[in-house]
Amino acid sequence: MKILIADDDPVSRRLLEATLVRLGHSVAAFADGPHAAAALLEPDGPRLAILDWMMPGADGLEVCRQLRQRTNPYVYVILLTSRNRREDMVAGLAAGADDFLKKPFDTVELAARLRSGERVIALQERLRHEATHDQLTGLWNRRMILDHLDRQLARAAREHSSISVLIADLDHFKQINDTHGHPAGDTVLIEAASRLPSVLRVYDAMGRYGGEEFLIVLASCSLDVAMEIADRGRLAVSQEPVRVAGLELDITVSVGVAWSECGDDTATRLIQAADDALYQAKAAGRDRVSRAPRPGERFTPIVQMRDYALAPAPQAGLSYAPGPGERFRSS
Ligand code: GH3
Ligand code: MG
Ligand code: MG
Repeated sequence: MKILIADDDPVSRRLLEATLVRLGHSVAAFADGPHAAAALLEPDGPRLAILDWMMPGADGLEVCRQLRQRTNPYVYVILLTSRNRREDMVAGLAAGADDFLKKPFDTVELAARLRSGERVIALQERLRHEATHDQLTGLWNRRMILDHLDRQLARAAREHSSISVLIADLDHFKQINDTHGHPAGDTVLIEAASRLPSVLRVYDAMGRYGGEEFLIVLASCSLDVAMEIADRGRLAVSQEPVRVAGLELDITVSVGVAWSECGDDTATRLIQAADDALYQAKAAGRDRVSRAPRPGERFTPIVQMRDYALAPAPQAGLSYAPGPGERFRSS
């Protein structure tokens, strides 16, 4: 794994670095506290740090305290010290250290302490994933996609760029549950959740908004492109039946689209507008896309654009974007 070390003594720093590399890790080495802290506070910074207690600028304890002001992602800290008095241990733990390594270090002990650090990090990672992702589909959960929408709206307002919100809702999904059972319904949901992102661009995002509803946020795109992506998504869902328990189930989805030209809107209003448009698409017969009216428009236009070829996507991309500090997950 990637490990940050900070030690102002060049000899001891190089020795530690060489040992860690020999143990199969990659190392980012720093000679002082402030630079180490800055690297650790990066969203994609190392998750395990070995910090010398005594360093110029900010000592290991100070770096620890700075790290503990932030909860996510968790950085596991091993303090490197020749101190072993009880008061020192207590001060180290109070600053937020997870473990100590005595100077000069013993390689076997170092490897053992790293393993316990890796265990804690893996556990943290699993908890974080469970808190941010929907268990069934693997997509972002409602809270994450709403957080993402807030961030994207703030960015759109700052940069005067456009933003679109799509709500995609499976049609007559209750019937699938009622006729074929809940597990079959689950399979359909998983399949729809994997088909929809195939039409998104890398900087778009999608999450499970409710039972059989998905919220999609499209950054910086014209209304035309938003409508096209929505319709490609609709086609991607219905292009082939879902195979479940020896059956082939035809599924369709309706999509409501709301658009803000320069981010001067709230998440609540945009979602409500997309939801109203979705309602119109349902009322007009389902398996179609509808958009919220633009200012001055009296009617909600219903669109069913069957003339798009399915692949490739408008600006070829893969899947939904990960949030800050998130690992990419294509599901
Ligand atoms: P419409 O076309 O108007 O959207 O009709 P619908 O049947 O899709 O919508 P409705 O809101 O009546 O039903 C949604 C159903 O989705 C009801 C609920 O039991 C089911 N559901 C919600 N979450 C899950 C889930 O995780 N798994 C399964 N199998 N079903 C779910
Ligand atoms: Mg539905
Ligand atoms: Mg619904």
